[in-house]
Amino acid sequence: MRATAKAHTNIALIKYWGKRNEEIILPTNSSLSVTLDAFYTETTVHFKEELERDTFILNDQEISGVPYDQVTNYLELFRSYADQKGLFAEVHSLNKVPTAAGFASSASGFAALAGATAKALQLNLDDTALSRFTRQGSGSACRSIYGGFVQWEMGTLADGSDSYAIPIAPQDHWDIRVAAVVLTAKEKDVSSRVGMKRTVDTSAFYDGWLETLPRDLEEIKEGIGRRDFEKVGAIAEANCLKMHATTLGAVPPFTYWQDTTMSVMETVQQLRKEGISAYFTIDAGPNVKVLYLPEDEEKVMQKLQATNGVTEVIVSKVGEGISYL
Ligand code: 2P0
Repeated sequence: MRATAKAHTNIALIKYWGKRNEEIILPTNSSLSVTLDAFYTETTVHFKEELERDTFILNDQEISGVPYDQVTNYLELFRSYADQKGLFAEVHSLNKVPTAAGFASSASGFAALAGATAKALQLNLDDTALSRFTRQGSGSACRSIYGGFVQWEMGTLADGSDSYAIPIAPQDHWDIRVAAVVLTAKEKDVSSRVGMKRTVDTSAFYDGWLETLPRDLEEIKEGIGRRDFEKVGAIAEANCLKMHATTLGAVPPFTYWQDTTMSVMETVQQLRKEGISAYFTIDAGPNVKVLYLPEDEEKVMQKLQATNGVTEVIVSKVGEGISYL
């Protein structure tokens, strides 16, 4: 009972920022992302009768503590579903998501873990069911089941059965690029889980954020369909700014931005003044992701690399969905 899955991480263009159910991870809004080919996790799950506990090896290192508990608790979900209580597994993961790049490895990590576990247990889940399972490991991970452009439908039901990802456009629909701009930055002190919860519970701006989302989502999907880069970039950038604005209205207020974050935002605005279509988006951390078209790569890279505080720029194309090795 052994299987290996590979899943890529994703970057949200319309952000997921808040839960209505923390236990089974149900969001307060639908979100939309693009899957990235440069960053992925490969995970092998091997269930063996003789094991007395799960083991988790990440990049050749045995893991204990909180990350181990997260994995073993997550496997428990599958064991219950498959009626396989007491059947433990060896989990081996290889993470090709540089932590420094500011991508949560949880997206590719939980997608690959879900895929490999379901395959190893021969559950024959379709992608919708797999996405539902993945969501319960980490919300954004449910979008990594598919390649290309992906929406996570928030759903309305209390049991989460209608909250899962749906593919919007495949990997080969549109060749856009995403540069992950790595900054010299301090450790963040508010995790995305904590930040999201504080914002939902206390931010004076949270209702305003929720109100504008359905329109952002409709418009960006229309833009993706027509491959209208200016439209998609402008909506994504504005949506990111709105998400980050909600953190300033929280109690106590906080921000993920640092001075270097703002320097990159300025570089992107400068690029646009020079006639180059580039747009930024930022997740729950200081690093910036820049969207641009392949023909502008040289100029975009030049400007980004010359920006104060930038240590590395990693380029990604649009990636594919989960696969089994
Ligand atoms: C996103 N983020 O849509 C948003 C934008 C961060 C900012 O999803 O608590 O690791 O595991 O469901 O998915 C980061 O949070 O949170 C995130 P959990 P997750 O990509």
